[in-house]
Amino acid sequence: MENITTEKQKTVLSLIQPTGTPTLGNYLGALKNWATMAQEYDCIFGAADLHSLTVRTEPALLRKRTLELYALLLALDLDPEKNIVFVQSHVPAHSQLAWILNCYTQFGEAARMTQFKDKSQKNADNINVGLFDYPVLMAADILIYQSDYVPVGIDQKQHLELARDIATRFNSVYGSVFTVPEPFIGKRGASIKSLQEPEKKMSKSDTNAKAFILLTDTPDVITKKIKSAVTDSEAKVYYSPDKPGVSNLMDIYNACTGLSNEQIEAEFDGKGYGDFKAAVAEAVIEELRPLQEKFDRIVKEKTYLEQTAADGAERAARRANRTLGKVMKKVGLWKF
Ligand code: ATP
Ligand code: LTN
Repeated sequence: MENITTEKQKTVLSLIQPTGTPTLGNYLGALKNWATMAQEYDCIFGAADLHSLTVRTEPALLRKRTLELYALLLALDLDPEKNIVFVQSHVPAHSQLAWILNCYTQFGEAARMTQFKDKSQKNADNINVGLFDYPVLMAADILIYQSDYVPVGIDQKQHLELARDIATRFNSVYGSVFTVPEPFIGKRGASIKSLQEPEKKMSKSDTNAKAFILLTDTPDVITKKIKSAVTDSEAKVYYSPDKPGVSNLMDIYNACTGLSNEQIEAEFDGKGYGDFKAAVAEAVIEELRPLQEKFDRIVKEKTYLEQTAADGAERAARRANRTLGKVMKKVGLWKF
């Protein structure tokens, strides 16, 4: 983080899908970094509603989730006047560029994406072409703004690599059209695990509600979920691959308090998991409190949300269309 915070005016872009209420994993892996970067960089953040169409959702629910996610992004203090906060489907240029990039992506490359393989298994009755094409639309999201950095959790690293490969290939044919983006993956919090199966990532689409903490969970619910988190029988707090449950709680505690492993181990030396879990719960509650208070206020302000989204879409479209126009000319589409 230090070395990049000294550079100014780099473009940062990231999106999150409105597939459900974001979890503590989404927050510590991605959103918290967005909030920090929003103060320093030229940032573009948004809700990837087109990506979420790859999983069937009731239309009214998708609309509600998109609006709530948008309110949550504003509650992160992303400063929508300085930065751009928008909804992906409001900027048609993303889909237009995605089609062109499809023709510069090999079937084999897309078929290698592990998220496609995982999601195909989970949605065996709806393995649609959108699910396969998902990373190409994501590449379009990134490349259309000439993004330098893309803050994401570790699970998106492979998609970022594909976006870099597509950009490099396109540039090698047509000259330097796209900035080749760098992933920005935080040291801790990049992969927060399920509270029930700490070998798996915490996911908002998990069927077991005890596995995740939602950003809207009340202090009571947060405390209960952390108390029932799976640990082990050793009753000693230290970081180790043999202790995935405890190590995950330490990652969460570190991401909320900034305390190192050694400091955490010293704090709970001679104490049991009860004290440790209570402290983790408290740290999470305090971390989320300002965000929750602001979200509760903003989500009710429909006119403000609509105006801000319209403004974000207009400013995003202006920038996106510049790249799209250039790409159209390069590939030989009739543009005047
Ligand atoms: P779904 O459960 O619907 O597949 P998701 O929870 O993975 O979705 P996304 O919208 O796909 O959420 O991801 C938004 C951002 O959160 C991405 O940058 C992703 O890398 C990050 N992220 C998701 N889950 C975690 C996690 N458990 N730990 C850290 N970061 C995460
Ligand atoms: N696929 C991403 C969401 C996403 C995204 C993006 C992230 C869509 N477009 C562009 C970064 C940049 C995910 O987190 N699952």
